[in-house]
Amino acid sequence: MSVDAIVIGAGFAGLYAVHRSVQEGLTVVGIEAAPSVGGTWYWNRYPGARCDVESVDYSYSFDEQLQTDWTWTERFAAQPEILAYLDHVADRFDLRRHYRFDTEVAGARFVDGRWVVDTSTGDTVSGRFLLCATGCLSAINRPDIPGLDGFTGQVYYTAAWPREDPDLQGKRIGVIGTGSSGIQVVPILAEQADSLVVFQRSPNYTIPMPNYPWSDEDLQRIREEYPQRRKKSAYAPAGTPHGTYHKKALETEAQERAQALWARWRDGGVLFSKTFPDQTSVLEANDIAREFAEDRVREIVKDPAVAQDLIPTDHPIGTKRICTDAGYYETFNRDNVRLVNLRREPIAEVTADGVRTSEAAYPCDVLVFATGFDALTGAMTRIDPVGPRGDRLSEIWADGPVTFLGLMVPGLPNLFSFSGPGSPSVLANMVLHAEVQVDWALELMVAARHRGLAEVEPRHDAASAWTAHVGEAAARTLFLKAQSSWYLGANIDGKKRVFMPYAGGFGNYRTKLDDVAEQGYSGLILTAR
Ligand code: NA7
Repeated sequence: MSVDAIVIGAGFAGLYAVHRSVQEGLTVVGIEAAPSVGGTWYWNRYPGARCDVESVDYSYSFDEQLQTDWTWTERFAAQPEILAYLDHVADRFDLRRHYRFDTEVAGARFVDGRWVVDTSTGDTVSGRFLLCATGCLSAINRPDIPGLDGFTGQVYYTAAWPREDPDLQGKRIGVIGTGSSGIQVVPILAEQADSLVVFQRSPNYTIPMPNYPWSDEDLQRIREEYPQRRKKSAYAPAGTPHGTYHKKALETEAQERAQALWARWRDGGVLFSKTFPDQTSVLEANDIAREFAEDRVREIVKDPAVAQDLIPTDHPIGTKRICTDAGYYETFNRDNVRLVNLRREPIAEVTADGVRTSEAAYPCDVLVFATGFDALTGAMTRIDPVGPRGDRLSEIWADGPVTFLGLMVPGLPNLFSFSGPGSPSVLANMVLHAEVQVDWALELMVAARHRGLAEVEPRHDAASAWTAHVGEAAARTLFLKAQSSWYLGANIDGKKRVFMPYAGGFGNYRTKLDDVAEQGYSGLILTAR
């Protein structure tokens, strides 16, 4: 099969890429490993999975009518509702017919001006452009723990949760991993389990998420304000309408600071990590917010030793992905829940009936791995596209990801990678981010058609300059103080430690994309047909 555009993935970015391709009159085929649409929201269907960005922002903005017709029920949408939304979008814009589901990409190479993509079904698809909407948190990290194969109980991964929810009532459950997924699933499993052991390698900061159903009045107001809300988000630092307190922490006196922090704490969620404008760049400012959050942990968790173990010691607040929760700290006050600090007693092995650390054996009927992802690069390097001169992505990125604008890679013409390294990605509202990146790629593809271009590819010096800029943007923040973060690839053995997302802000990123397009795609090699 031969088309203009091949889209890999049917999540937010992939569906929009297919839709935009069709709108531009291009022939398109989508390839998706799952049996249906949804991307990350298809796979991550563990109990408690919920988005940490407000539903009315974490949704497409490209179609006014879609925005008006769809009604979000809650402030922070749970996975089933987000999946229902993506199902609705796929049907509404008739996108499913372009997809091959249950199909994995086995490899991709650029031959004679076209991307040739091999699939798990044995078919090969060729396309002029390859749009990789493969997700930044989709390549699952499955730790290789000795003895796991011999475990006789049930094993689940939060990132590949069964479609039929398993009955875990009355079981002895062990959860490994305390990132966002672990922190979301733990309170729910605690209610079902006979006993729950939480195996924590690194504690994370988590902020309660005061969720509530939108009232009719809320929805009415949101509908009326939507144009303003979207306008405010369009060039905002994180792609949402929310900002920081109007004064820096270090220029605000203590009582007022505490009031601002309480307001953010009660409002809940990820925004706490940006209460003050200097909090993400000045350590003393960050300390103020960090100490406030730590006091809350000590207030909630009754056992002071457990509270201490739950408080991170290796990074400023917000420099690893901050988590949001519904009763996580309270869970450790339950009689049937135990925290195991793997820094003190590392896992030695999984035995037939549980987990054995250096200190003790913990019998488990069920093991739940919430161990995260080979984030930002993993999905792409697992495909490992090969360019016309034999350049391989895994080699191009061996010393850290090199991109032009977080969208294109030197040596790989006519390829776009969405939501990945070199773009704001996980630091921004991923849905608006997907729209912006896909629009930019589609506009370039359309320009290529009009101008009779066979190939578009970033120059090496332009990609190096952008990659250096990504590094400089990170260096201006406190992010690099969190050396154990997946933002730097630290969770994957052998992965080069480089801060991967663009920390310069969504709005600035977008302005840069606009400028490059307006300048006739400076930084790209445009090869005529
Ligand atoms: P994360 O945030 O990467 O969390 C994974 C957790 O699993 C984290 O606590 C890890 O500890 C832990 N982990 C990973 N490997 C192991 C092994 N081998 N042994 C013990 N513990 C381990 O993934 P999530 O799915 O929770 O969240 C990812 C993003 O999805 C989230 O930020 C949201 O944006 C949505 P570590 O910190 O590496 O020491």
